[in-house]
Amino acid sequence: MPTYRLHYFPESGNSYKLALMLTLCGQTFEPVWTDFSGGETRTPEWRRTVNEMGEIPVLEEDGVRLTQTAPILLKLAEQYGRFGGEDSREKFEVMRWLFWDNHKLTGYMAAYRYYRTFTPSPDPHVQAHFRRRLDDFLGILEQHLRRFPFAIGDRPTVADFSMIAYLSYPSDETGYDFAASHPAINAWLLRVASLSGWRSAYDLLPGKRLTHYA
Ligand SMILES: N[C@@H](CCC(=O)N[C@@H](CS)C(=O)NCC(=O)O)C(=O)O
Repeated sequence: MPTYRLHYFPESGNSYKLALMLTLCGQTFEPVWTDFSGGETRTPEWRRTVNEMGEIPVLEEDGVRLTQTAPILLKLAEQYGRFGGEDSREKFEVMRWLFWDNHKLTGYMAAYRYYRTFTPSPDPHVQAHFRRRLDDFLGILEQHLRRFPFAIGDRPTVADFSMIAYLSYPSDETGYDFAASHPAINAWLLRVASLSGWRSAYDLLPGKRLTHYA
């Protein structure tokens, strides 16, 4: 069994993607809390020794540092033979939603939530711009999930774990009450949360939290 260390901070949905996948595959990891708001990931030393891209999360597998959640999720799916899709059509669908998530859903949700909730005095015009884009992406996802129980169809995959991550945090952080605004998304979040072994983000990612301004 490989040994894992996860460099993270608790509010990082990207870290949650990996923590959840490892947990659902029956793996444990050593949590390495990182002082994101204190600027640790912006120091030349951290970028030289941990991640040249300056991003959290970093997953160390037997001492080898891996970054970018999408390829890491695909690698873990391959390694543990779970949540990767069963045939070439499903694998293509997994990639399709992973790319969409990285560019659109996670890309905007992470920025919106951080700006809205963890930044003092956010500019309302900037916040409204993020919100408009996000409303559009959530509408697209809502339509899709009215037709399918999971991202690629009948089976849960890493595409679901990638897309649920930022939507799973408390509504006072995300600014959305999905039960009221997006019932299909809400039902899908509950469906993923009922998978055996599922744990919430703040359960899997302990430690000092960011200041909550909203
Ligand atoms: N595409 C990357 C995104 C990682 C990412 O943006 N992480 C955030 C924290 S959750 C970060 O470190 N941001 C630093 C920055 O944008 O400068 C992944 O999937 O790993």
